[in-house]
Amino acid sequence: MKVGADNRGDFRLPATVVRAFFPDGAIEIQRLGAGLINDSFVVTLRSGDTKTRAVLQRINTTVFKFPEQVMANMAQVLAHFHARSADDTLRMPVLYATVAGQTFYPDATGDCWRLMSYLEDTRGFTQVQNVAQARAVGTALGKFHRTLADMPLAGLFDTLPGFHITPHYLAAYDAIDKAVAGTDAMAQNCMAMIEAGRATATVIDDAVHKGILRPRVMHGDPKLNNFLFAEDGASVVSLIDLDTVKPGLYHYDIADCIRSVCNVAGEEGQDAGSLFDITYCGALLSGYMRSAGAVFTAQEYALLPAAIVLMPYELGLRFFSDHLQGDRYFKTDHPRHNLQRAQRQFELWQALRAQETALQEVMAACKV
Ligand code: GN1
Ligand code: MG
Repeated sequence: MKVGADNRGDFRLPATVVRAFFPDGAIEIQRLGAGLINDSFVVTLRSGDTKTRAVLQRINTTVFKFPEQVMANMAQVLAHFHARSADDTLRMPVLYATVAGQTFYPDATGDCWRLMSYLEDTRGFTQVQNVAQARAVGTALGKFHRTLADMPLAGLFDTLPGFHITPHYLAAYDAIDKAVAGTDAMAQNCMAMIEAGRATATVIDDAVHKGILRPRVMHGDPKLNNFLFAEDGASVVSLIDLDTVKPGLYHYDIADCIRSVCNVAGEEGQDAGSLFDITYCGALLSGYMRSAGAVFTAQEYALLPAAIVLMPYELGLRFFSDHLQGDRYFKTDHPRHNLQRAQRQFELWQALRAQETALQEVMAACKV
């Protein structure tokens, strides 16, 4: 990939940054993963005969304006997990401190970096392989929520105001000049989809304002590749990427997780036609409901299908708005990347709408 052909920035390897955390010893750095927001690297630290791996990340300060607040939330949540036995909950990384005793390092250019332990003997997936994996993901998300259920919301910052509030994304979209879309058929289709969903876009936000849905500590980004499985791929041992842990709705987490896991074509699917796998959805939800316990009132539970249907619409809207604005938010590999991603999400949204009755049946079967 050539620099300049995308918006991913340069590929410089930040050895000087690692020195802010580990002044001595040999280090090796390699790029890691394909997140759409931050840059990640795996760092191998050698000291004598010992070799330790760690994950170094550059926090995207275009998205997260106050990285110190992201780190404060993350440190609190990690402390909450580390106070529990690993048998009882998920394994979580440990943050390394800089030589100056900080959880992050602001470099001379204004970039913000953090370093955490690498969770060895784990692997991620971009598509689930079977129903048992979908159930394991749901079980892990339920555990995540259950572990944080007694954590006070008051100490957490709202690090990304408006995140997952669909009407907020619609208002932002409405303010964008659509002329750049021209007559492109895919762009025209995305615009038509956005209009088709406009009337339902407020359903979850309205329920928040009526006090039916209440904020809790959410993950905010539980997409499939943020779940780390044991090497055998059977059980989930961790749920990483704690950037968006903040007050929010469990509905967002469940819906976003289903959006990602049950889209069998994958988020980056190149072939037309996203598909929604209702069997994976049922397995994920039943795993979740069993491990999270009785978290919802009847009214809250009744709003889950609406949240599940809305999430791909919202992400389609976010990808398409970013495309119109010149790819400022999500990393892309080529100029039509966000447009294609938007199209995939709108296809998924339509597939979900076509299966709403089946979704209601699945919900009824999973109720605890
Ligand atoms: C972003 O950080 P990453 O790449 O896991 C985004 C999510 C989207 C996701 C789509 C802070 O997640 O909301 O669902 O891309 N995160 C943020 O792949 O906007
Ligand atoms: Mg993320």
